[in-house]
Amino acid sequence: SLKNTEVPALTNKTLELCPDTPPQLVGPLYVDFKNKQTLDEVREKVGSSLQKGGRYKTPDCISRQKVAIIIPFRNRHEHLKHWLFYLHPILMRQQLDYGVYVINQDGEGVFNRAKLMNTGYFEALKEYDYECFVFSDIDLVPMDDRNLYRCFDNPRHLAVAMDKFNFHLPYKTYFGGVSSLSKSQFLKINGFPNSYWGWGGEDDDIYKRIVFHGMSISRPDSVIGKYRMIKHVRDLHNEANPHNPDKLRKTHSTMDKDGINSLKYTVKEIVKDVLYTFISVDIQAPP
Ligand code: BGN
Repeated sequence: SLKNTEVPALTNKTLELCPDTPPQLVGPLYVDFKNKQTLDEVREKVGSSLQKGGRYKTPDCISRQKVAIIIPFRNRHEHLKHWLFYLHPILMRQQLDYGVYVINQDGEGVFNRAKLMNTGYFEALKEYDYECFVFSDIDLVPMDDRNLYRCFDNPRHLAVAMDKFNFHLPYKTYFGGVSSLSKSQFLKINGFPNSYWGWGGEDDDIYKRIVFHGMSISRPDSVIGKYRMIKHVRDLHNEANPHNPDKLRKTHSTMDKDGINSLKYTVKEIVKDVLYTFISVDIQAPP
């Protein structure tokens, strides 16, 4: 009979697919950035549940998605500490199978957020069979753990109600801050543009790519989608680029040649912390 072929479970119960709504969520969260703890204290608090490189897999059930969290980065270690302190427990309660990838732009050239996100997509896939990619700014912390860091039927915009925009969308087509795309959604739009150097417009380009490829934007409501942003001064080498608005007008004709299919970079260093994987990359930035 079939009984003879049953493989005994390791524990007294077999793992089942995780419920669609994770049961340990608490809803609204208190978030501020006044705490003076060190990165070591964050490591002590959450590190024991993680595997090297900021990897986690819920022990409760079989996760619904394998999620890579991609964070474009340069010189924001203080923000990273806050992000890790808040996000790891949230992502654990969301019962994900996830990894945190901090993509550090090496050197002092002009910053390029979208190219770093493309790079993160490519590097994360070298490590694990991720099927969903959450792209997050380092200075954004969700104020409600029901805002799920996973992928949906359409590309998802998660940061819909940021404190700096008075807990509203700044405009209807805004796609900045935090977003998620499945592997197939990402490939459908040829990833993100590599050509937006400096501040502004790359998120609008991504929005246009999505719409031009026949998809729409999925969003949480503005209660669940609240975010606190860590206040900071404008970064060096990330000035608003006056050429970016021009680029945005041409997205339709450039998107199929400028993207994940034309990405070029070199990895300088990979450091595995318990809380994250830190990948320094040379993305051939102009001086
Ligand atoms: C917009 C920027 C976005 C930015 C939001 C919110 C541009 C393109 C101009 C045509 N867009 O103005 O990149 O996320 O403001 O700050 O600059």
